[in-house]
This record gives sequence, structure tokens and C-alpha cells, in this order.
Amino acid sequence: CSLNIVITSLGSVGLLRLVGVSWSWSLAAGLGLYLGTSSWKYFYIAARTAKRDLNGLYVLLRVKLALWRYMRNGSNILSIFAQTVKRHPNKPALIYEATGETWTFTQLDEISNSVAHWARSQGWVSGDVVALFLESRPLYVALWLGLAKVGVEAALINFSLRCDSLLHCIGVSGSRAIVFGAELADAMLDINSSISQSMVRFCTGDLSAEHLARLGAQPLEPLLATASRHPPSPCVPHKGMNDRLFYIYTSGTTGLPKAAIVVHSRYYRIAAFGHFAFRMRPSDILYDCLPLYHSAGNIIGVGQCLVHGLTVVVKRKFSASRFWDDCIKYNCTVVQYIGEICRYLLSQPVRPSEKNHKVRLAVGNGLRPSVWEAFMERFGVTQIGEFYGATECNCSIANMDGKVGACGFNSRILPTVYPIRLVKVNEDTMELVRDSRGLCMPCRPGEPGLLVGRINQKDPLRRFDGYASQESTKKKIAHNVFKKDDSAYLSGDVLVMDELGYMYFRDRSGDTFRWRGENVSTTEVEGILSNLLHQTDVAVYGVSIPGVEGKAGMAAIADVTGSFDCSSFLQNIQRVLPSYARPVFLRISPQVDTTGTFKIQKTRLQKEGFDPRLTSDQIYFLNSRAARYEAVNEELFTTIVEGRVSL
Ligand SMILES: *C1O[C@H](CO)[C@@H](O)[C@H](O)[C@H]1NC(C)=O
Ligand SMILES: *[C@@H]1O[C@H](CO)[C@@H](O)[C@H](O)[C@H]1NC(C)=O
Ligand SMILES: *[C@@H]1O[C@H](CO)[C@@H](O)[C@H](O)[C@H]1NC(C)=O
Ligand SMILES: *[C@@H]1O[C@H](CO)[C@@H](O)[C@H](O)[C@H]1NC(C)=O
Ligand SMILES: *[C@@H]1O[C@H](CO)[C@@H](O)[C@H](O)[C@H]1NC(C)=O
Ligand SMILES: *[C@@H]1O[C@H](CO)[C@@H](O)[C@H](O)[C@H]1NC(C)=O
Repeated sequence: CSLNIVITSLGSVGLLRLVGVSWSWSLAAGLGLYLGTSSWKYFYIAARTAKRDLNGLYVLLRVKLALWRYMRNGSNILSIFAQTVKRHPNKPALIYEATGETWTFTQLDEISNSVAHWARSQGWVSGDVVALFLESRPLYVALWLGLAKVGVEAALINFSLRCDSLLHCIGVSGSRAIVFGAELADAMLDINSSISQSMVRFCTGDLSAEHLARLGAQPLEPLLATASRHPPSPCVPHKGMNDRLFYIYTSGTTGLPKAAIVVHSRYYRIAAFGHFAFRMRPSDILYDCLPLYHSAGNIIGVGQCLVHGLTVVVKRKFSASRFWDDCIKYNCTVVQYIGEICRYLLSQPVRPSEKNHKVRLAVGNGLRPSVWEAFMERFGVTQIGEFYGATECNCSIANMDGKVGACGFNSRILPTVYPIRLVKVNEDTMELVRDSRGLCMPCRPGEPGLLVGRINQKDPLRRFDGYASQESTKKKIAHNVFKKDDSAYLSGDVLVMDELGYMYFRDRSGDTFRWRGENVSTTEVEGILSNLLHQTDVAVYGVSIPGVEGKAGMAAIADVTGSFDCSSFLQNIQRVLPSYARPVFLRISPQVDTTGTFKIQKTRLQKEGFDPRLTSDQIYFLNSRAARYEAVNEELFTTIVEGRVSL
């Protein structure tokens, strides 16, 4: 019925245009699927997924419609927050768990006003950047919100960073000033002489005058206390939905963190998707123990307060032993997690409090399928809201119906409504695989592929605002993906979709293999062997032997000097590795791969296995009876393959 409301309110032509493009495409694609596959299968999939897809479509339309209205009348996050304040001025907005301090919506608004006046008095103007380097607390929110009120953009710095990476993040933000927490004074002292003298420093929290002087910093609290609590006079120029709100740093798979731009519409979109996809209620109280320098804590969590008027409990730092007690103390109904948190909670001793809470929903990402159900059962949490999406990515997906293990879905019936796709990729190099026309090749169900999202700068939901650095932006975009001359955002993550369209992180089976009923972790064994061999390059993988269950361990070892000695190697590994983890095969390679792709070539190595005809590298077999490694020639190879040798 709610879908009806949206459909009937689609009357406005602008919105129709907004969703219309995807619609016509989807109908064509849906029909294509219908004609292209056997019809019973189409109807089977449709019947199994129609409810899920309609719900997804409803959430998508609802967010788009709201966003479209806000854009049309020139709203931004600040005016949306002002409306929230007006709705319930005296409701608790933020509660600080460490002190129990509670700020109502009016108080949060007033404190951010004083931040705005203080910022203006510093001479900062629209477009200036100020770095925030402090642990989570309500003032964190008031700071970036207040700065935004006068058009100043905050750079939210990871408070665990130190020295070079900290300097890097402050440097790339181009900040004019930094606000740091007293708890991070030591980290600031480490970099004091390396940051520009012209960078103004403010400290929040208790720090002695002596310390402040050493850091050349001014205490922030007295400045805020004397600033006006009234709204700052309207800032010029006005910020719209497409303007910058703040920067969040994303830790890429390679290199130093990159500053991702968060515009107002992105903040709204992420918060609203979380809200509607997981059916949060205005009366919910959300427990936010994730760091506020990141989008999970600051947008999905705090966004529920600013945009939707929920009370949010801010925890300074996650604590596994206090988690459920906190939830009880503050009557929390929604908690946030990242995968690790669930594991830590499960490893805690059983406490009565863990079932006496009112938590209904846990929202987050990275919950392992192996602990998913154990988590729900043990703690009595009935709904898991697992999602996938990076701060800067336009290819977020969410698991709205609690399918165990999935991080989201895309419709199989109308796949183009939401233009994300899994495309074939060479997992060793992460290069896209292209067909004869130069386009990317979509994956079929069960085939692992790179998640990509089509880029369309006109649609706020599909924008990619990029990173502060142009260079970083370019690397994340590919062209000619769905069709000629289009562009798409590359998520960098490999997922698998099942028959019904549920998406899963690819089973990292390449990282472990089973041998004699035990799980062998390749990275663990690689680490141990590499240590033994003075940090030489080592790649460990499992190879199949016909007729033998599991995979036998094989280690490829770089030996440039030609000094590798099998017998001392065997003596050493008998000391440090359990028998099942000792490599059954060795492959000694005279070259070191200077490009560092030795490990990356595992798939090729795995394919070649222990067949001496496929390589000129020397291969050895661990004869466990004789307790020595023996060179594998064609004869020994045949003996092993025919099962005539004891393993
Ligand atoms: C991802 O971002 C790009 C860049 O703006 C956009 O064109 C594309 O439509 C987005 N995709 C999704 C699924 O949001
Ligand atoms: C803008 O539109 C939103 C959504 O329809 C509405 O709630 C808000 O009051 C409007 N704001 C202004 C300033 O008209
Ligand atoms: C913050 O920094 C720490 C230390 O470098 C790092 O381990 C962590 O992954 C970072 N967090 C995020 C969200 O980038
Ligand atoms: C730290 O930097 C500030 C500003 O450049 C300077 O005034 C102060 O003397 C420095 N402190 C130390 C211990 O070097
Ligand atoms: C939690 O709920 C109970 C009963 O509804 C109420 O008495 C108590 O004051 C609430 N606690 C907080 C911190 O709001
Ligand atoms: C090995 O891994 C599998 C799958 O993850 C798991 O079911 C099994 O219990 C593990 N076995 C051992 C001995 O750890």
C-alpha cells in the first residue's frame, strides 16, 4: 500500500524523468530475460523475489522522491536538521555514554551555532577546510555541523593515525586549522614541528596550560562559551545539496588514506537509505559505538539523529564487555556493528544482560555468515541490517530481508532499475575482462565479479563526487563498461550473486584449504615460512592430488642465491608448523618477482601444480616415511598421481 502512495505521487513530470530512464530500460531487460530463458525459471525467480524487489523499489523511490523535493526547494542538511529541531526541540538528540550527558535537539542546534560564530570570528569563509582530530563525543557532531553552517568544511581525521599517516591526512585536506582532543595531545606533539606554523590549533578537553603552550594551541571551550548561540546570519553563498559538507578518509587497499568528498545529498542519501531499508522508527534509540570520523558512525548512525530525529547514544570507544549493559542503560533498540564487533561480542563470557536488552535491529557490514545466526540467537537480536557500500561509492547495496550471509541484492527481474553490475575481472590483477567490442562482460549467477556502478552526474543518487585528489578519482573510474562511452565506478570488491540476485562477498576459499580434516591458512603459513627464510618471497596454496580428499599444501619459494637447503628447511618447519600445515610440495624458483606479484600469481602456480613438465623450477615432494624432500621427476609425478605413494 505504501508503494501505491509513491506511485500515485509520481505525477510530477520531473520525478518521472528521474526514474523513467531506468524504467524503460528495465522493462526491456525484464522482457529480454523472459524471452531469453525458459519461462518457468523466470516465473520461479519472479515469485521468489517479487516482494523483496518491490520493497527495494519502494525504498529507492522514497529516497529519490524526498531527495528530489529537497533539491527543488534548495534544502540542504542544515535546513533538514532545522526542521528536525522544530519537530521536537526538547527530545534528547545525542547522549554521551562516557558521562551520561544529554543534549536535546535545541541544545545541539545552539552549540553548533556557537561553533559557527567562533568559526566566523576566526575569519574562515565558505570553502575553507578545518581538520577535526578527536575521539567520538557529541561535540564532534556540533563541530562539523557548526562549521557547515558557515560553509566551512571539516576534514574528519581517523583518531588512530599517528606520525606520517596523520601528517598525510592533514596535508591532503588543505586545512587552515585543526581542532584536536586533549586525549590526542601526544599524537599532536609528535607532528608538532612538521605541520605548518600557520595552521591554527585548538584543543578541546582538559589540557594543562603548559601542554597547550608546547603545542601552540588555544583551548576551545572558553571560545565557544562566549560565542553567540543564535543562528549565524545566512551564509553566502548558499550551499545546496550538491555542495560539499565534509571529507571522510577511506583506507584504500593500497597506499595512504584518500579524502573522499561528502556532499549534502550523499549524507542525506546514506542516512535515508539506512533508515528506510531497515525500517527504523522515529522512537528508536540508536547505539553508535563506531568512530565518528567514518561514514558508518557519522552518517548511518548520527544521520538518524540529524535527519530523522532519532536519539543517538555516542560511545567514546567500542567496549565488548560494556556493550549490552550500555544498551540496557539507555534503552537502545538499534545497534551498529562492523564484523569484528560481532566476533568480539560472541567471544565474551555469557552475561545475563546480553538478553535483557530491547535491541531489535543490528545495522552494519562485514558480519560473517559463520557467526550470523549464532549472533542473532545468542543475543536475541531479531533483525540484521547488513549492507555494503563505501563512503564515496555509488554502488551501495543492502540486505533488506535478512537473507543470511548476503550483503545485499539486485533484482533479477528488473536488473537495470539499479544500475550496478558484477563484471568479469582477472582476480590476480583486478583488471576488467572485456569482450570483442571492448565492453565489460556481466557475470552469470555463481560467477565471481567486480561490483561496478554506472555513473550519471545528473542524478544525485548516481553521482560520484570523487576524492579531494584528481589522481585518485581517475583510478576509480572505468569507461565503456555497460555500453560505449559510459563511465562506471569500480568498487574494488569481488562479489558473487546467486540465482535469486542475493549478493555475497566472495568466499575467500583461496585463503584457506583443507588437508587431513584441518583448515590451513595460506597467509599464516606464508608468514611463518617467510620468517624462516629471512623474509624471502613465499606463496602458499593448495593443490589437488587425484583420489585424495582435500588439498595438499604447496609452497613456492624464491631462491635467487641458489642456497636453499631442503633438509634444514624440513628441520625448521618441523619445529614451527603442525604436521598438517607443512608443505607437501615445494617449488623453488630462481627468480624473485621484483614487481611483487609473486603472491598474486598464485592462480597460475596452483594450476601448474606439482607437474614437473609444466615448469623449469625444481619441485620437491615430502616423503613423510623417509622424512625428507625428494625431487619430483616425471616418474615420481606419475607415482603420486596414480596413488602409489603414501602421503
Ligand atoms: C556511481 O557513481 C557514478 C558517478 O557519478 C554514477 O554515474 C553511477 O550512476 C553511480 N552508480 C550507482 C549505482 O549509484
Ligand atoms: C522543502 O521540501 C521539503 C520536502 O518536501 C519540505 O519538508 C520543506 O519544508 C521544504 N522547505 C522549504 C524551505 O520550502
Ligand atoms: C584508522 O586508522 C587505524 C590505524 O592506522 C586503522 O587500523 C583503521 O583501519 C583506520 N580506520 C578507518 C576506518 O580507516
Ligand atoms: C609546536 O608548534 C608551535 C607552532 O608552530 C610552536 O609555537 C611550538 O613551540 C612548538 N612546540 C614544540 C615543542 O616544538
Ligand atoms: C528506559 O525505559 C524505562 C521504562 O520504559 C524508563 O523508566 C527509563 O527512564 C528509560 N531510561 C532512559 C535512560 O531513558
Ligand atoms: C574449517 O573450516 C570449515 C569451514 O569454514 C569449518 O566448518 C570447520 O569447522 C573448520 N575446521 C576446523 C578444524 O577448524
